[in-house]
Amino acid sequence: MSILVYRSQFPFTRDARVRWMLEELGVAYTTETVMLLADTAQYKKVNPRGKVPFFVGANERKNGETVAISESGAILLHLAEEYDEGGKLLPKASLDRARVYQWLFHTVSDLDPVMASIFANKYFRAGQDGAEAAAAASEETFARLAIHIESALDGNDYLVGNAFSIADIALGVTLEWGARVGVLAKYPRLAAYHGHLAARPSLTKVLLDSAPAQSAA
Ligand SMILES: N[C@@H](CCC(=O)N[C@@H](CS)C(=O)NCC(=O)O)C(=O)O
Repeated sequence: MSILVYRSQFPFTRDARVRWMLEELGVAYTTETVMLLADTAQYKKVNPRGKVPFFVGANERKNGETVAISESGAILLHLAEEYDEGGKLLPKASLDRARVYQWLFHTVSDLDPVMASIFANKYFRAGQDGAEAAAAASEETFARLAIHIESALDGNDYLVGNAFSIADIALGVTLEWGARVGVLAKYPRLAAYHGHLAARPSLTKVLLDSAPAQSAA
């Protein structure tokens, strides 16, 4: 089995989900760094979408067949199917599994774009024309979505069945962006949830892991 994860120079981009899951599973992997915000023409020869994460895995159990896929949610599900036979991070029970799917898809399709807009406008575009208003508009949208996460976390440490799963891995990274620009302070339950996810050694390692010097871009 050999696994290569294309990541960015930032520790907190969506590739953090894939690295975090691999750390949780104790599966070995290597990374290649793509310099986002720079010229990614070279990288687009490898992954025409030009985004991270990009996962390349050769699976000896399957005759060395290689899979090369984008989309952090899809990669988490693929890793669960291939490397988490015990169902540590994706419950076997069908109802809990369905709830994990729900939160995973809600995070990557609905929450990510909103939080990415808040983060980009407060971090990368800070001080630029229109950035503050754009961030405020996205914060209003996030407030409406956050109600449902807060309610799922009422009395629970994790999103589904009070057990850590890939749903928490997906959402934990989205919330990391919010924490970095001070948005979570308005949501004590989300802040506490993010705090205990961030205390997991696997995530601490991923977020402290500065990108190796080599670049695929
Ligand atoms: N839906 C995709 C989004 C991937 C994505 O937008 N990644 C960002 C980093 S977090 C990126 O590569 N941005 C560079 C670009 O858009 O050119 C996923 O979940 O993997």
